[in-house]
Amino acid sequence: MEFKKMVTTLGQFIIERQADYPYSKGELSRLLRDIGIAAKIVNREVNKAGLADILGEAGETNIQGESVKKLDTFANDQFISALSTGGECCAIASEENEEFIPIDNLVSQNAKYVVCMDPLDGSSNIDVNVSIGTIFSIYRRKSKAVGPGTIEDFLQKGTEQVAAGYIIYGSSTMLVYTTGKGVNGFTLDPSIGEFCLSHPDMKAPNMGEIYSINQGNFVHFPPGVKEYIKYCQDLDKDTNRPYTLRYIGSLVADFHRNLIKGGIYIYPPTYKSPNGKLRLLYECNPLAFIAEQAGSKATDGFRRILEIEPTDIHQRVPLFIGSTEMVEKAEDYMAKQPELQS
Ligand code: P6P
Repeated sequence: MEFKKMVTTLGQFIIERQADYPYSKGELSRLLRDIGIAAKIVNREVNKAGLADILGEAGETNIQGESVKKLDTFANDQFISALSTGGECCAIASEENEEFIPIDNLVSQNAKYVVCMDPLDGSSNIDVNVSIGTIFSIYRRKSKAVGPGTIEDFLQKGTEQVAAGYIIYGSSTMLVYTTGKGVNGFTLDPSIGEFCLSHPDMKAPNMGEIYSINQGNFVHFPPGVKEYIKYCQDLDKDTNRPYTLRYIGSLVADFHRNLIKGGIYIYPPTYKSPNGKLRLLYECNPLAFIAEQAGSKATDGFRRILEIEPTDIHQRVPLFIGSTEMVEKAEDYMAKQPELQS
């Protein structure tokens, strides 16, 4: 009797792909599993966020007399707890922590990896029930192979990432990641509490009709970005313009939609903030790794994001990311103003 495999869970998929990273004896698999477990715990709390009035606002105590944490603090604590007890991570850089967190315990003594993360990006959208996300990036440590990680383990170019991914807490909860062998998406099935393979080998369309940018900042944008926005708005039946503007104000949600449907997301430099708003280590690099693995592109308007040499764990860079033809068209407009080139 022929049995058809019902689902492939994240755990099964990681084990099946173990051969993709021969140097690892399962450590990276366990690290990805730890991230998946923390994501399920965060998902449970994100789904209750709408009940804050009943369960208590952050900073208060709830009906059980427990102190209620802000959801981004809760998420940060969950991922730090999972990573620091899983034994595979020797240090963490988090959007929520000014300094990186060295992990100095017995179980992590020989850990090989460091993790950069934005534990809950777009958290200002929580109380209006808009999708939010977790973004993570994994590097092999460069410092001596015993004990807690050091700052040099974080200051590696994005090309050195061994894995990167995001969790989107939306109409469904998905985990999307790459280890450099393509991009795969897993949807959480709450009935069995497993992330199940739902989007195998994701590929971004080369062209799209959606542009994502906060046009409220239009007056502060450099001329090249203003010109590109006008290009998107011009009428041209051959290039299907005008394009559609979609801007959720949640990077993971905008990125995920553009990855599937095609489109470009831009967080540009402005004269006030010449490096834009988004962080290189735990927002731009991981999404750039995924974008390139899915056949699309990510630059700062001039340079490939993954080639930018980090100097600080919280450094900001401008981000132009999405369908290759759209990013390259925006770059053509940026090229007309070299003064902004870093
Ligand atoms: P603005 C959320 O704070 C975030 O980091 C991204 O998720 C989002 O795309 C961007 O900032 C929104 O920033 O300045 O347009 O409100």
